[in-house]
Amino acid sequence: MTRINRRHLFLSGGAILASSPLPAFAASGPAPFGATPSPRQLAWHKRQAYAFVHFTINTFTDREWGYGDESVSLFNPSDFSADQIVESARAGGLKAIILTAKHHDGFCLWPSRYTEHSIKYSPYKDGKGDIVREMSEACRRHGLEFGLYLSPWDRNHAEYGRPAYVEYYHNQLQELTTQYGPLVEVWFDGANGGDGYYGGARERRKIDGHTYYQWDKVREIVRKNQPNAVMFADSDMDVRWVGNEEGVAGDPCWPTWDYTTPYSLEKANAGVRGGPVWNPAEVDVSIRQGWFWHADDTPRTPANLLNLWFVSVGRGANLLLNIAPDRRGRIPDEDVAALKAWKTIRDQGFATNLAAGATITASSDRGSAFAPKNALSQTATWAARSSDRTGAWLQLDLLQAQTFDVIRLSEDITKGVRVDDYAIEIRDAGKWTEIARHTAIGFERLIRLDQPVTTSGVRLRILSATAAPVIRNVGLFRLPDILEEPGIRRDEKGLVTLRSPAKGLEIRYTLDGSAPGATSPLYTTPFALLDGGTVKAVTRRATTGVMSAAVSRDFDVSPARWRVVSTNGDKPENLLTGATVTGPANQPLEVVLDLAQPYTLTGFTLKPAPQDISLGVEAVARMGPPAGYEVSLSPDGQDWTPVATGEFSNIAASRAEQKIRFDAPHAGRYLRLRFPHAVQDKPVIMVGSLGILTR
Ligand code: FUL
Repeated sequence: MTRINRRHLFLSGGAILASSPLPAFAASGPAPFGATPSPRQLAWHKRQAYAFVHFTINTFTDREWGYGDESVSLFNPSDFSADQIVESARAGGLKAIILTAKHHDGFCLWPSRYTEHSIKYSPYKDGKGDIVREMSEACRRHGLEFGLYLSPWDRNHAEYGRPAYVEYYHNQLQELTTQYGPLVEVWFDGANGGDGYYGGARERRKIDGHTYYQWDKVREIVRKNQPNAVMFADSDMDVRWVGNEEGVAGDPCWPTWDYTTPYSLEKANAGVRGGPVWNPAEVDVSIRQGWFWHADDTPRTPANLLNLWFVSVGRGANLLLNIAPDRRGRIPDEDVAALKAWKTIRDQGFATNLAAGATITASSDRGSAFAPKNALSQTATWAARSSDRTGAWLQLDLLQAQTFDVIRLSEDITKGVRVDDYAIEIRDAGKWTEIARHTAIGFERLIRLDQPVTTSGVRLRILSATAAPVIRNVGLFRLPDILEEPGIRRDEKGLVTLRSPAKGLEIRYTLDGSAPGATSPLYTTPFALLDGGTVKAVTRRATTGVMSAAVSRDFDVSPARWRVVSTNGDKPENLLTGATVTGPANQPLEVVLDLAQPYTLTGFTLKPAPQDISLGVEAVARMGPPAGYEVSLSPDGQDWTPVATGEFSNIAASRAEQKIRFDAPHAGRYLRLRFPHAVQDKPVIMVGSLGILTR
């Protein structure tokens, strides 16, 4: 069976985890249909959104993946505050924290008995500190639940790849699941780049992610010590990966899964309708570009976070939003401000269900315990009669006309996933008009309309369902007028396009670094920015003067004037356009570029090519982004000076642009890039766009 995966972590025994049905919601009523969540999965669904906290030595070395040879003396937060971190998460309305107890570099944030590569040997609190304890206690103090991430891949441990490491890993899991109180989630990251320090061996080590870590033993430890914790892994645990780190669940995103068909990222994103196993998706994404804190990174805006909410929680998945403490050991003020503003928007938007008090009628009525009116209660459900499957409908006659732009639906998932396709209709001058059509409801479905609508009649019309619908809740809401910032893009010719996220908005922008506002130039057509610069822009509703947050993008020199001197890639012309280029099988990919004039380079960028699933699962499984790079520069294309070698951290999972800074600036006009091999030992290397850094 072929599976393409970022992490190559597949655990055996998925079938064992097939969830057992919960007791029925009420004594009578419809029997559950298909897979249903286990009690711990149901509790997980109710959590909806919680924080990831990435913090370790990487915070101090400016890296995303530590190599494992970092000195423990580097870990020394100057003003660590677990309370501040937990309060920041709470300010965003996040219900729990999952802390990286150990990331891939192997440094432990707790004083593990089994290694000296831990906080115990760091200067933090003279070796008396225990960040896992501080965080677990702060979570309890502030009413948040707590979970832990323990990286299976350990680039520090000398025995990694051999049986002794697996014993070490199990021992650490035992420590973490017994010493820090109740855990609600344990996170198993499948990322593995191969090479590492490994006690000084500095080599590549290959393991079989299916078998090496002895997942049955891992499960046994967690289930025994933390019976209420769900386990996250790419596949084959309680909760699955959503297939990307961009924060977007599939539409639809089924919470059910089937182990008999091949794995693909698309399948992870969409789930499997009718799959026999309950295995819902968790959307892991960072509030900044990186998972760890970096000085030059900035947080998402509240409007962007709101959008994330709709494409994750609003599709029935859970949102795991990463926040990253800085070198003080605190969440930066601007991130906290974004989290607070995000929560305020949600609180305002979802405070009043505009459907409250409506008269509800439906295509069928089983009587009080499952009557249509229950769809407006928080505790009971409307269950259609079993004969009332396709064609079922639920109609709301509002007390008065209301204006709304969000429709919230939810199924009683203890009865399984039942509804497939449905339409939302509103009554307009006595006539019903369809305003939205979707597939899948699940635990929660948020339908966000482009424009608010005003009506006193709303109808949910089920177009197809696999079992008679059981609807827990229907809601109508009006979001505050929060404008999303414009998109900023520069093409291969160096032309910048600003894109409005919605109709009817104007875009104002600046190129001089100043804050854009009502009197800044109005964007009308794309403009050239060949030598780079900073574009700042806002969207604005001219009628009300409401403006979005400002978005800012720094561009370096554009590839518009460059030339490909040579390459062994398949489509040389694509190297300058950002389209996909693949190298010959089992060989390094090489590229020589003429930058048209000498520059002083401070680094380069590479954006991984997207996976093109139309090539077929087998072909895509053979291709991957490069794991590392070798860079040389030349004044004339003849005499070359090597300037950098290294790895791209986390390039298999994240398709974000990789920014590589050289140790020192280097001058040159010709740039040679050599990519020795692809991630996860895939035979074919593929790259997307390349860029240079001169600032
Ligand atoms: C990835 C890791 O490699 C990243 O560093 C990060 O921890 C992310 C959540 O998962 O696979």
